[in-house]
Amino acid sequence: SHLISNKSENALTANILASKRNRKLPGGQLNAVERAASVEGHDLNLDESWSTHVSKDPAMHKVLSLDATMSPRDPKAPGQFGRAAEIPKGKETNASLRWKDAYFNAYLSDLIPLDRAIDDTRPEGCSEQMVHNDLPTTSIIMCFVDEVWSTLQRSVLSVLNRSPHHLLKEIILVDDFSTKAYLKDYLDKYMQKFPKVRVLHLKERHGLIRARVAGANIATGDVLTFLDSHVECNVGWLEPLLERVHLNRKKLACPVIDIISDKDMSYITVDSYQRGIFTWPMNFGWKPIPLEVIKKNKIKESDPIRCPVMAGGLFSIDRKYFYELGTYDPGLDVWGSENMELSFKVWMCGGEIEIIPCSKVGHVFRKHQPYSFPKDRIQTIERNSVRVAEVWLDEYKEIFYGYYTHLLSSGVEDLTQQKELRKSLNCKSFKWYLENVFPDIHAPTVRANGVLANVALGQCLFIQNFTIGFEICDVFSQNQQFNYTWLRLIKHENICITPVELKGTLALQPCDNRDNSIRWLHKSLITFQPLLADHFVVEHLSQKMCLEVDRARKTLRVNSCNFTNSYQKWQFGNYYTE
Ligand code: LR7
Ligand code: MN
Repeated sequence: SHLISNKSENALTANILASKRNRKLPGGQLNAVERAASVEGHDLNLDESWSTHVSKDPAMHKVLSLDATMSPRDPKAPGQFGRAAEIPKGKETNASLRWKDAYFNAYLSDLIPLDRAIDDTRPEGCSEQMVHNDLPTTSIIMCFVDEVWSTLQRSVLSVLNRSPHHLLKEIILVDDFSTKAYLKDYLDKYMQKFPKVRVLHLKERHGLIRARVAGANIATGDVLTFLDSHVECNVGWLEPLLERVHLNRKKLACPVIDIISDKDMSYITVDSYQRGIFTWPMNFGWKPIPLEVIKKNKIKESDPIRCPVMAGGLFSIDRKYFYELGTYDPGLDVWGSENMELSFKVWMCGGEIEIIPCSKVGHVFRKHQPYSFPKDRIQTIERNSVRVAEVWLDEYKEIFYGYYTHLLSSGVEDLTQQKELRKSLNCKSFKWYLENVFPDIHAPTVRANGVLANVALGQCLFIQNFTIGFEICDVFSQNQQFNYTWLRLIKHENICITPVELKGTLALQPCDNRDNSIRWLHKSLITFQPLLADHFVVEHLSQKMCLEVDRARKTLRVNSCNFTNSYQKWQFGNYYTE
């Protein structure tokens, strides 16, 4: 039914344009490229004859569901209407040889039409939504390295075919120093057919983060819209994004990202009721909005959804605002964490992030990256995340490092500029962000704290004047307060309990998060219940040594672990497990 209504709407648009401009419209005789080029030539001015689009409010109109790929020339073509495509019999080898080009089915991408139609997967109400007539224009920025040629073409054509011409200032293709010959030989020539498409060839590999900024630097639209290079924009995708930015220039608007199957190129819609979130250490994820919450707040499927973080690849942002925020940290390399950086920055420095369910863009999800990393892949990605953690996470970076202890000693680079930027933008704390934007995340700054009781002794540890002893437990005693941190230190104020020898006494020393020899593993090894009364195992020794009460001298020592010995069992006052 969606298809039919769009078709007639498209026809309506076409008639108005035809009568106004008296020029030839995209038709059956043209090929995919000519059709897109001719759509590009249209000027979609709103006028009074556009009756179904004009609302009671003369400043607004119904969202334009333009789609120049309707009435597809070959309805039977493989992949048409977003259907799954099949590898023809006998071509399996050809297809599998191409798998590593992209880690998605490049063979089928070549087989399906460059301008195939896809189902209008927008939720109910979206095609009736009103948007302002004076929406800002946008520059589309698409960076790529060695993208499959047909996939890149399809991405560009989907923008041209399904975006109102007057809002599309330009499409900037940033070639991140691709190595493939086809991108050198005929990319420029092909794209010249579209006056709005500009190609920027980088002279060295920048990685997607600096490549996007290079594109932004030459953009002239009011709004920047970033897209990956393996996407298909759905009907009416653009205006709902621009509308949100228009309402508030500090809003960053993301489409719902539909799935284009890596295996068969089918276009699959996803559930709209999902937020973009992160889990520790700093991984992006989707979190469904619980049904009770939807019901209680009467959330419609077409309502914008505020998100703690965005996926990263597909979003619109006011161009000037992007620069006010200092764009991305230019020290971020190749891939990763830039979505966290911009998300934290936007929220903490006065902006907002939303997913707009009425804007749908398909993206080819894949399991591996086909391109090489100039330096070691893992190191590059981890280094990026350290930069973001150091600048934005405040005291919560301990949680991050709790998962990535090995990165503590990685030697933090100079982040003065990024920290200065945060200061000059007057940004709020990460604590504020967690409490106000992402209250449902579990983020205790320590894993356990309070008194530390020995199970056999039934007494609590205290530290006074750099000496250790035991006394009756008193939760109000300052001397009995200990923290068990994410970095697995047993900490009283800034003093850490430190094993000194294999068998023997303990020392107290000022805590140093980077010192691996003072970490204690405290988890139940038998019940698999994390963090209950249990042993503290010295972590850096291969032989299992445990924290123990020396009964005779009523003090502490380390001894070989004996998991039935309750003089080696300890319990904190509070545990912060989920
Ligand atoms: O060195 C590079 N230079 C590039 O130009 C590496 C990549 N790129 C291009 C690449 O061709 C592609 O167009 O950058 C784009 C993104 O790279 P992908 O497609 O390999 O990344 P992805 O889709 O796996 O990863 C997601 O996270 C990235 C984190 O750095 C980026 O933000 C991607 O844009 C982002 N993609 C999405 O948000 C789509 C939804 C994925 C999810 C969840
Ligand atoms: Mn991608």
